[in-house]
Amino acid sequence: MKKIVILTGAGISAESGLGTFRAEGGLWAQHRIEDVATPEGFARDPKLVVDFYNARRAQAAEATANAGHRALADLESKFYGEVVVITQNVDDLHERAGSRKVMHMHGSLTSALCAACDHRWEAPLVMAPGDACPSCGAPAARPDIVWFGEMPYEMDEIFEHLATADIFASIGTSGNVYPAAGFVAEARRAGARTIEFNLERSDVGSQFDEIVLGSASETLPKWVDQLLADQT
Ligand code: BJW
Repeated sequence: MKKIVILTGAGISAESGLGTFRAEGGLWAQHRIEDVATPEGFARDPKLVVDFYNARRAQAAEATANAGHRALADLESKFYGEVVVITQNVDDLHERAGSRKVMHMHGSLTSALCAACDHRWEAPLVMAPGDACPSCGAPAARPDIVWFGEMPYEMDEIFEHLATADIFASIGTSGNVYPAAGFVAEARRAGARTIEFNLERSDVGSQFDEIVLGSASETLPKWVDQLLADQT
């Protein structure tokens, strides 16, 4: 059975109106990484961080999946082999498009995490600093997001998928942030064919067998149609 492992980044949700990080005017032009995406920033000013994620949660809730997300869901439902989506995105647009096997390595806006006991629960639309954990009662709720210096989620399972991939596709990610930026090298070592979809070549673009330039909502439906046609 063939396996397709797909890594997605902010670029796939850009056409749903969610901002990317490193573009001119993107999220990191508006906020300092150290302030909103590190455990130290959260310890210094929890309200600033919680408000940053409250705003992103509200924006993501209003967004709708685009043709790129839908193409990947279509691939998963019609491909004879296995399709796994590893996303760095904290929105749930893959799930809302119909993808079922989705791994959120950088966490999720719809989840809250207790910093005291690690309990997780569905995040309210608006979190407040010091919200109580419904399990242990500690006033230690935080957004369930992986910040710089923290270990991304499900890494063992992700590396197992990369080691058994036949095709590895990276979509809409700049190749700036590790460990995700190292996945192409891992998949290559395992013998996978590697392909990048992006508006421009990413920082790790030279490691791919093939690069498809263009917006994901246009390039992905064509790629998926071709893959599904080739299997018949
Ligand atoms: C389109 C498009 C369209 C636009 N169609 N394309 C020195 C060397 C190496 C590593 C390190 C180092 N110092 C520190 C580190 C580790 C650090 C790191 O990588 N730092 C780098 C800055 C150097 N990493 C970590 O700390 C991670 N943890 C870790 O490493 O733990 C230890 C470990 C060891 C061994 C194994 C495993 C673990 C944690 C990283 C946490 C990242 N968190 C963030 C914020 C939280 C989530 C959130 O708020 O949403 O995650 S940062 C931010 O960057 C976010 C994203 O998920 C992530 C990646 O960004 P992405 O998705 O690539 O977005 P952009 O904006 O960069 O790019 C968008 C792309 O789309 C562009 O290329 C566009 O062209 C394209 N595009 N429109 C197609 N329509």
